[in-house]
Amino acid sequence: MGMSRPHKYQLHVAEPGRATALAPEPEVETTSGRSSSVIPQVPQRAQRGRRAAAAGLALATLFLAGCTQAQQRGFMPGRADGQEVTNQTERITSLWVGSWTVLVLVGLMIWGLTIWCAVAYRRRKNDTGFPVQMRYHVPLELMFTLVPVVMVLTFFYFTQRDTREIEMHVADPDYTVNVVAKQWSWDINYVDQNVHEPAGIQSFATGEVDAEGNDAAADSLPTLYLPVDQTVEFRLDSRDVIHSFWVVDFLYKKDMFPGRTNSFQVTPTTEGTYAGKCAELCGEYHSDMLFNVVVVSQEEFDAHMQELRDQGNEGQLGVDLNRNQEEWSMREKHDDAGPRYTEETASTGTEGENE
Ligand SMILES: [Cu+2]
Repeated sequence: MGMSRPHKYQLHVAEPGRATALAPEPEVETTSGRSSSVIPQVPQRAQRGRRAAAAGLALATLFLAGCTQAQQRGFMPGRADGQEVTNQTERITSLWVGSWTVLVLVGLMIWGLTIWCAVAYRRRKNDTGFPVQMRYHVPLELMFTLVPVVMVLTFFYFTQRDTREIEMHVADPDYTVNVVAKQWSWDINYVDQNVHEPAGIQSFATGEVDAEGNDAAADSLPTLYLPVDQTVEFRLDSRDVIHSFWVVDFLYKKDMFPGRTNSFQVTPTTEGTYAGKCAELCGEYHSDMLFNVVVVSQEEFDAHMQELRDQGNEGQLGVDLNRNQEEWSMREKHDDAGPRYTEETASTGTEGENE
């Protein structure tokens, strides 16, 4: 090993020297008719260098000038047009981007120093014995202790500051929505209006698509309506196991426990449809436990409340109900769902009876 390494090293150094040595004497190669492949070596290399520089410049330009909304958000979920989805998303995004920017810089510094140490203080060919051993270097050890402590405290400060703000409850929110999770769907109650969405039926990804090319299952998902720019308090319950209420673009989620009501408040600031899902593994069909949040104008929200009232969806679907709410068998739905859950690939295409 001690022999092979210097050998390789010399070979490597010799390479450019040989190339330049060959260049001034093309006659040798001309006889074999291969001069063209030898002489242009230097210009070729220059060209390659120029091309690499151009590519690097293009890449840097892309990085600096072409920062998309997604990149500026540190690839956090959100709207393509960059609009903030709730009154909290900007704060959450800043905490995230600020944190990882600092961490990447620290990481680069540590990796750089590590590699530099390994290279600069490597064992040389004629080195013998041990290098100077250093221990009980008090200033150095103090630094190794204090710098991480200061960093952790700084992260703690910003996290605590933002968590406090996000978890703040105002005394009288504009609306209160009670969400009850159940294996594997959601019941949605508008507390102030004393109406509820139709009992959530578990969605099944059947592979069918609707007229607009979206997954047909998405149309049957429970949908939670919210008026824009109004503070809503979510009260979160569970009928069976631990679930988690997560509206992806809100950048926030909260666990839902049986026998305990969790809550948080938020103000959606941009109208639109947002995907929601269960974020706590809760059983076989956890991944199908989906819902939609639709943020609409006040008029549309009021109209929807009236619509629910007209449909007879008055009152609340509380935690005391059967977790499946309606008389339908999970196994039947399972079989109706078709290819994804059955051995046979032939789909009957039948709709669930309770939809
Ligand atoms: Cu769940």
